[in-house]
Amino acid sequence: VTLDAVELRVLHLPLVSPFTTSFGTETVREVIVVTAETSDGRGWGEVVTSAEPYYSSEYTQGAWDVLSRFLAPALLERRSLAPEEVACILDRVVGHRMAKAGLELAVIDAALRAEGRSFGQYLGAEKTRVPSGVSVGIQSDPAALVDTVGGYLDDGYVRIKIKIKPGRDVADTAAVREAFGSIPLQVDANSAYTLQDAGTLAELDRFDLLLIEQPLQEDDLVDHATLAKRLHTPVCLDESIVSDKAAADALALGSAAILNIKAGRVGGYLEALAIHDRALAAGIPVWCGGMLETGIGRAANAALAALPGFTLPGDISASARFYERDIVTEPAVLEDGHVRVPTGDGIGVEIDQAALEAFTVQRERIAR
Ligand code: OSB
Ligand code: MG
Repeated sequence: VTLDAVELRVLHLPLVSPFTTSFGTETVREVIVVTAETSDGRGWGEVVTSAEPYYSSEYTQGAWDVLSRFLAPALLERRSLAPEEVACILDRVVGHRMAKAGLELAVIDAALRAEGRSFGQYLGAEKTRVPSGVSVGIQSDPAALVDTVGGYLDDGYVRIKIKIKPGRDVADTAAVREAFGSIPLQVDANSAYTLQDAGTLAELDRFDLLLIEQPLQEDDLVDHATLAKRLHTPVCLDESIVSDKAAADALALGSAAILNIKAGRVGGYLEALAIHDRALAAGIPVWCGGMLETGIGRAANAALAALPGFTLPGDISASARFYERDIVTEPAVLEDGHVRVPTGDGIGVEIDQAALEAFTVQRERIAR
């Protein structure tokens, strides 16, 4: 494509209910939407940073700064480029993977729309729909958690993930297990524990969980390997898997038996594809994580999750699980516990321009 300009917007999307994890509570999703303006039309991407650097070191205004001063100018310097060249061009900038991922997706989307090809086809998707799991935030108490989970099961979600933190782990998990029997259930600690807590985490073994996600810190690959030997529950890594190289290291060390793949966290969908391919070759199950995406990232995630190695249900819920109003004209819906993989050109969803404008709180256009 020939890139003429990159437009950045910060959006504030109100959540239908507060989302609480071990690192905090969100009531509004702050997100950066990227538009790639090319000679053949526009493409859309989403930067999955949060307003605060609590899940990862990246955050909205940091991503905004690096996008507007370094990443977008580096791409615009090239007269024309292929989507597969984006990561290499941006490689000079260290880190900032979520920012890079959003920009890369916008370029891929523009190129595929111009070509008349879907993102699923581009990635090698083999399914027309993907099973939908739901990530449930920490509630006021275990009884409230049971209520909330019951609602999602009624909606048809095929797998439940509950957030845990010290003091809100064993009792919460026990309550859900007792209330709903042998449903597919997993827990996500978002780095809230240390190796000292191995005893508490081992108490979760009796609940026959699919996995425990990211119990320790992002850079604790060796400690995760140590912990994994003490637990029967399979350890899955999220925050630690910042790249294909990190994935290779984690697998070599025995730090994880399962991987959560998030394109934003690893620097883009092509890096995510490389991790998928590595895991598939190694016989390691993967699933597609979520970052409260708008319809843009949600559509792209559905395509990614349709690859053959994604053998566990992902955090790809219906748009309505988080938002009353999305920024695409056909938000993802739950059908028989699944979300459809879009088949239209590019990411396969159209932007609702009125909604986009209504949620925009900051805007900048970087031109050649
Ligand atoms: O750890 O998977 C996580 C949301 C924001 C940041 C981190 C995580 C999450 C979720 C939500 O669990 C997943 C979703 O988008 O449904
Ligand atoms: Mg997680």
